[in-house]
Amino acid sequence: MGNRKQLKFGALIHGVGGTATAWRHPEVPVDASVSFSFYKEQALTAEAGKFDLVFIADGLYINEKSIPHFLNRFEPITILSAIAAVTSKIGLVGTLSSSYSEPFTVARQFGSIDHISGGRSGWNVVTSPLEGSAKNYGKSGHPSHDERYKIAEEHLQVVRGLWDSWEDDAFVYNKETGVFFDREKLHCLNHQGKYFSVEGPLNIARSKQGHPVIFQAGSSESGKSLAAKGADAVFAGEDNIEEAKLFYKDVKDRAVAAGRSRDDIVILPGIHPIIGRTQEEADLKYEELASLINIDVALQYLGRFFDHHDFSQYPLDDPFPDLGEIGSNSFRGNTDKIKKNAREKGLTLRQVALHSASPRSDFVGNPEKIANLIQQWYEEGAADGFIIHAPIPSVLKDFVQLVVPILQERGIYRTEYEADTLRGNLGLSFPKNRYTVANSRV
Ligand code: FMN
Repeated sequence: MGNRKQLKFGALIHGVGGTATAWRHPEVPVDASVSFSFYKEQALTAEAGKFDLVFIADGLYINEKSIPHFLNRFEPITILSAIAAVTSKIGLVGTLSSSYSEPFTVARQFGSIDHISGGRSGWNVVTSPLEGSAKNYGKSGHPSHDERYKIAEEHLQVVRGLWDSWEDDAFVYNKETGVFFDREKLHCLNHQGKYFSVEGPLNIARSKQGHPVIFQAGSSESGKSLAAKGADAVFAGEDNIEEAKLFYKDVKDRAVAAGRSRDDIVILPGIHPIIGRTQEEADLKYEELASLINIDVALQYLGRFFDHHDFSQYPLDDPFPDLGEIGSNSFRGNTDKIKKNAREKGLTLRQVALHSASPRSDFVGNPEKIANLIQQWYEEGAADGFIIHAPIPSVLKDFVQLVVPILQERGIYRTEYEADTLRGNLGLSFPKNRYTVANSRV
């Protein structure tokens, strides 16, 4: 087990940026989303900062309204494999859809990255929020939100089962006797469920960390419930400490209700820091980025969460429109939150769109201020660590060079990796092979 008494960090690497206009910033290479050297450099920066992981997000449907990064970007498994070869300690986490993939393929892919990297891979299980995804996969329709989560639960169960196909010491490789593997330690899953039918066994052994680490990022009721039952770690979206504390407690309580311990699940809110040597410098950097956004771009950005709903039809300075169920079959956790926030605070459409496209969180300031906030969130039970969304590449470098040393000095962040595996660094226990466990009970 690694050290759970200290903070965990992940870096989201997203090429030309997670907003519609960051690509226009002078320091962003226009081809960053398809530049291996860009990804490599960001991953090495995060590894120099002793980060637990890099994270590659993904989606399966684009149209002309999608933000630039989504239009032309790497597929996660491929880029993670390449990053694996140029790093040695950092975890490699990628999104893959449980609604549009086969468990056998997913188990093989993450199993392979786990071997290539010596036990550093992680799968972010998403259910795919956009309806258009169905059209890219020859499906007659996109499953409903509830059904997508039912599929996800069974999918995950199958993948985990396949990862146990081989007991840890199944391959004996005895050249003298000619015995390659121990037949008793090879197991077929023989899964027959509502959505999947998979015999097994999987054609790759367990790695050093047993199973790749499972991440989940949905914040709807179904998302939190899937996380509580089956995820090792959760990416959270809350950007203020009070909401983050509620989310943290909610997911940990659900995990306990599902028979797990609070420490079995690591909660990592995503934050958007902007760091300056002084508060004024950080404010200027934020303004520079925000000035690239105009209201039309912001409306499109907001629309994607509601399955590309067209917000240009509403008056900008009236209260945020009553959308009924629009958005509930898409990014439900986010859309519910946007609707609730707008209602409670009496926000206009313009305010909601601009906040969504260019969020200004508390994490804009000098390194001390950012470190203080991180420490406060961590110590007050809002986070076990954070996913850093760097709006421009230099933010990650600033974070590593200026904020990390403060946290290390305070003894709440590692100065060296504790383990070789992602699971070990996150302080998660090694999942014993189910068949080894069953046999040891006999
Ligand atoms: N959704 C995706 O479709 N692909 C992603 O790569 C992805 N990454 C995410 C990363 C973070 C840090 C957060 C907070 C969310 C991410 N999401 C991603 C969104 C959720 O995974 C989920 O799809 C969305 O919130 C809808 O699920 P829900 O209705 O349960 O909230």
